[in-house]
Amino acid sequence: MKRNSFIVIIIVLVLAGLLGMWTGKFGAARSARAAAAEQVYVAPGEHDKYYGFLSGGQSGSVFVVGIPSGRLLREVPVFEPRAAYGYALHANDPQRQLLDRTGGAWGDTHHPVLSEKGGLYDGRFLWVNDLANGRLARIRLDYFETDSIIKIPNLQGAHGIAAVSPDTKYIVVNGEFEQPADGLVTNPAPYTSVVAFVDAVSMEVKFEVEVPGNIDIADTSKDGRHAFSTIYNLEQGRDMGSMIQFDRDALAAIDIPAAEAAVAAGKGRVRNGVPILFPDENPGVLTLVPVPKNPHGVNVTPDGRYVMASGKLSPTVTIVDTKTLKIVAEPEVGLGPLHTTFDNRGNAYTSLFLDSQVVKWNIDKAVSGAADYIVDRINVHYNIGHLQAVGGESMAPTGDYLLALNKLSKDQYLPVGPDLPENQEIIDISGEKMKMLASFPTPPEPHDAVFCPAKILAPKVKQVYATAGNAVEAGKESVVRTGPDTVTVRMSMIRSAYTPDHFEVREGDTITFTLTNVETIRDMIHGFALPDHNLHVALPPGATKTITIEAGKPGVYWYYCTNFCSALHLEMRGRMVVQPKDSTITLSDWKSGQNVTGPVPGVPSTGAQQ
Ligand code: K7E
Ligand code: CUA
Ligand code: CA
Repeated sequence: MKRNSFIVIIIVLVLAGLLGMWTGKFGAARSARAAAAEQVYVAPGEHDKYYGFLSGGQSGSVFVVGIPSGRLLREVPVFEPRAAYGYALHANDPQRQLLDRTGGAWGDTHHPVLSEKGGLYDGRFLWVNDLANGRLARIRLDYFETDSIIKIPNLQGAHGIAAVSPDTKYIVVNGEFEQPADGLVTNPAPYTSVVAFVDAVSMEVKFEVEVPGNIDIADTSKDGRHAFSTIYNLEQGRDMGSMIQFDRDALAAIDIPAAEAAVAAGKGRVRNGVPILFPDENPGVLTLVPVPKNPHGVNVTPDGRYVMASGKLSPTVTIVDTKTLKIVAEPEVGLGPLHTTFDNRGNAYTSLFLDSQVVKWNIDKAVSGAADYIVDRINVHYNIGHLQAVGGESMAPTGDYLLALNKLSKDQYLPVGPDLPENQEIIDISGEKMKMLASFPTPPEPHDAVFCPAKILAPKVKQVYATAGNAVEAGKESVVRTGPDTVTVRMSMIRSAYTPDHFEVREGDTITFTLTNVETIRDMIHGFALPDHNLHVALPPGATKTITIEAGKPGVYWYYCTNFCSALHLEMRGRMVVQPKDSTITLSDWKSGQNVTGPVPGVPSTGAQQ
């Protein structure tokens, strides 16, 4: 009996001990989680510290998120129509026609690039490429709106882009897909590519430089001297097997002032309106630095001293001195290094696609040949492509957060079919060891990101649109027949009515709407959706849009507001009446109040039109 009680007491003590250990561990884990949560928690009503701009990849757009919360703030449509924003939806929409004219209503955005002044972000513009159709777009950040799209001649697969530091004189655009050097498909000579230099203000392609093989990712030196690109097909192969034959490919360095001088001296051969410089005719313009085979990312350190080519097929990063263009070190970092970014304490962070890791390493130690240059590694989920530390592309990295842009999310979220979301992870890089804080999913497929401090950009964002020259003034709306089968409708919208709230046209008419949202208060958006006409326009306060449509089949069509704007939002609608061709109705100026004279079969006569 005595002995049994003794055993029971022992068992109870052991269990209590185990429980204590378990709850202690649990408590520690919980407080680590709470600390991480606290770092990314932005309370309701509070704002994030940074704007994050993520390329939308095959979504053809740019995603704007808050950092550190990861909250999605907006999608800026660029190369693809977005019905919700009324962007480029209707075939006659000028935005849609611009897309169609320059290469199609879809795109593949990889690299968002911010404008700089003195090497620091100035919050004016963001550029993004369209890999698929060889285009460059610019978004003006006072409106978060695409304001320019150009097709780049003589180039296919606009991939790497970069702003020429320190004052964004040019945006360089790399053609990834090689083409016949003279542009003639009959030329059997090895294919080449070009780097295009686009004037950041006028968006004109000023000149191009031919590069042997292909060109992938871009960056520029901090002093405006060099544009750097990686080349993974120095072999000038035309299939994958031939593209991986050489042990070393190259880092290309274009001397920008030398290229400008050559262009000014008339050394460019003009094709499709753009002077192209061929390196063999212009020595000194292009330098090729041999780097391990099939490199990928290229990144210049914030102090401008080094340019790094990430190895991809080689487990190394090649460090090149930007002044001498000589290799100073080639540290091993891990498997599948794709891109590198920087903090403000002399560390580089490289994404390892195959290892699914971010590796932190010390630049000076690697250059000096010290054995302990690797500082830390952190697992990411999974198969990371780009990574970006806040300010890592500028001369002023902040060293606080890093975003890992992971290609596969696998088990990280509830399954949503065989196709899972892309996964971004926010990592605290302020200490010696990296700390995983949080993750957030997005639609496909952000490649790269860039961040702008909210204190720089937020004050620049406009509250309402500046009044356009063709804006409709309240009280001066009109419906005017301008020809036998053309009608113009100048319409205003304000909570919660369209003026006019009805008008009539005839089958076969072409109608040109000029629509103005005459609200003067931020965020009071009105939509204009017209059933069965593939037409949706969303107008922020002060905005004006002009669009031309066909009247379509006879019928009564209610245009209605799509953005919930007031208690009378549902009543915010009006009628477009399309009369049959042979209608005996006389259609005249709406302002005269005499839209209808004479009886129409099936339609109430004059006076019942209100
Ligand atoms: Cu590495 Cu297009 Cu920037 Cu993707 S590219 S990852
Ligand atoms: Cu305007 Cu709803
Ligand atoms: Ca190669």
